[in-house]
Amino acid sequence: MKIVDAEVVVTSPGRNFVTLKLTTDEGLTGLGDATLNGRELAVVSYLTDHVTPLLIGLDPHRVEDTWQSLYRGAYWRRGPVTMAAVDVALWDIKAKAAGLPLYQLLGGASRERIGTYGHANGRDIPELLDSVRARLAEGCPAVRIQSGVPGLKAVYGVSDTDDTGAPVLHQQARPLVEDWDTAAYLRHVPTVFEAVRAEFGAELPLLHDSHHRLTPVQAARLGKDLEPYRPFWLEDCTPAENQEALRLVRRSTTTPLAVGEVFNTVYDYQTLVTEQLIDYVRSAVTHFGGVTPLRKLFDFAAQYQIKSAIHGPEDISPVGMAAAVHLDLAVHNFGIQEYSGHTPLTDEVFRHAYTFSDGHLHPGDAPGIGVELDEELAAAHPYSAAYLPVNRLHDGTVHDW
Ligand code: CS2
Ligand code: MG
Repeated sequence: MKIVDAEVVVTSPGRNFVTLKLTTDEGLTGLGDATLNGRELAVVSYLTDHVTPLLIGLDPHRVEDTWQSLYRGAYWRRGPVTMAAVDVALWDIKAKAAGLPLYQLLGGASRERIGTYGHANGRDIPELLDSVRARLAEGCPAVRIQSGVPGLKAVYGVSDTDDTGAPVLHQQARPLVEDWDTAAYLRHVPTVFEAVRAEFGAELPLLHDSHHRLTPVQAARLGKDLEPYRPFWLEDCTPAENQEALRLVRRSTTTPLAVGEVFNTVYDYQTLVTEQLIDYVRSAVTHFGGVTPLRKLFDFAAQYQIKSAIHGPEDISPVGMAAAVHLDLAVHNFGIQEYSGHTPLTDEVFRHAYTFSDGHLHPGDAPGIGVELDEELAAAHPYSAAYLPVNRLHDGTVHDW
């Protein structure tokens, strides 16, 4: 078998998605997610101008060799652009050729279904409590809580979903500038946990995403302040490119830590994992080079009792989500799967076999990753430039959003 066609499909059914579609001489097709929120066209060019011409004629069954060739052959390796899409499309083809759902090629099922966490958010605490109720009504076994901060007009993670829970998507043609005040945030988050615990009790697993906005000592402070509320995890508490920063946080608090959605290779995690500075690894197939390297990361992490928690907001496309759910079902050290869902139109463009019910996911048993791309419908929704917001402090200094 050999690859005879490679197509990059850009579509925007509410938000931008980039998908690689490979076709073989036997008529099999494979899909890979290449969505990079706010930098989509960089990946389109990388794939179209530099990668897909090299894929024509290759044997799609040579998944590991193709991954190694693209990683080492790029020379300028690593980063979110160079790691997109191809690997998942090849696994999709390989599993379809075998007539099996992908998880069966990854060792088979290690569990019956996949536990998720949903996004709950509110501009203020009453709105947040209503949003938690909505997630619980969907059966979510765990909930991420993000709220507005008194004195700040808008913050990350709030109004990400409307009152029906549908994702409200960032579609600004230029980055919105939002204001940020770390001290106000650090004062406010413990009161949010206090209110949610008072309303929903001590058992509901609660997660929170600090979204890279704290210094290590501020992250240590927040981790300690949240200990009485037993969070399931505190995510991206401090920019973790400086992996050693997590040493200070780790020795200061027992709050579990999750890191890695912006990481692209195992080397980004090396100190974090070998020194057990974190409890969950967050990378998604879309930004980590696919199923091949992500499975290796999970096996590396398993040696240190660290679990998977694949990144799953709405800017991971249903193609990326499908590959995640197959991995989630198969790996032993599964932790939890983020799932904020997609708009109904997105689910029409990307018809998927995975199901979400009672707060849990299952990949289904369709051959491959189980996603069909409606290219005609995709073409009806062209790309529109969209950027994530940026933060600025009150004195105008730019800050992580
Ligand atoms: C967030 C993401 O879901 C999360 O944990 O960090 O929603 C992140 O803000 C987006 O993926 C950025 O595009
Ligand atoms: Mg995050």
